[in-house]
Amino acid sequence: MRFIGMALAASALVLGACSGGENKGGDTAAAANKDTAAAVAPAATPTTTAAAAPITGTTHEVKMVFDGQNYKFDPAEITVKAGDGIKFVNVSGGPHNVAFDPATIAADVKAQLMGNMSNQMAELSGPLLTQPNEAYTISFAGIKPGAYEFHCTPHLAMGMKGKVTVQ
Ligand SMILES: [Cu+2]
Repeated sequence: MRFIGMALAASALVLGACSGGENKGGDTAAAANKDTAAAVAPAATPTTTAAAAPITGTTHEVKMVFDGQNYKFDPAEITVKAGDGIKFVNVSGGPHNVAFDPATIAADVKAQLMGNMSNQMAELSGPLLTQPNEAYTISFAGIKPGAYEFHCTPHLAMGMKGKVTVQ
């Protein structure tokens, strides 16, 4: 007789250790909204030229003359009131112009005078008047009271000078 022993080895191994993977929260930082509005630069402020101040009073006349011997403004000296203007007329001996030496004009006056002088060919230098009876008018509105010397550039060496006193 055969004896079959049966060995029952029952081993129950429970291997069921499932380690659950930890899910790390993947919170992404919210993207910050950046303001990209461009900074608006303030408009450039003219530092040497003021807006033209129109004549509100009397327009005086100064002739630009060559009398056969001398080049001159006639009258060479003139007094105007605040708001007045001067119309410079090329009568004879041109070309003439009206110019102020920038070095003799205070900065605040200079700014307004530059604003009041149209068609400057240089700082505080009016255009050349080449035609007979051609005129150039300067408003002295907004010009601080004082005495201001001017000259004709082509005839400066010949003494063509003048002075305007603004009251
Ligand atoms: Cu002249």
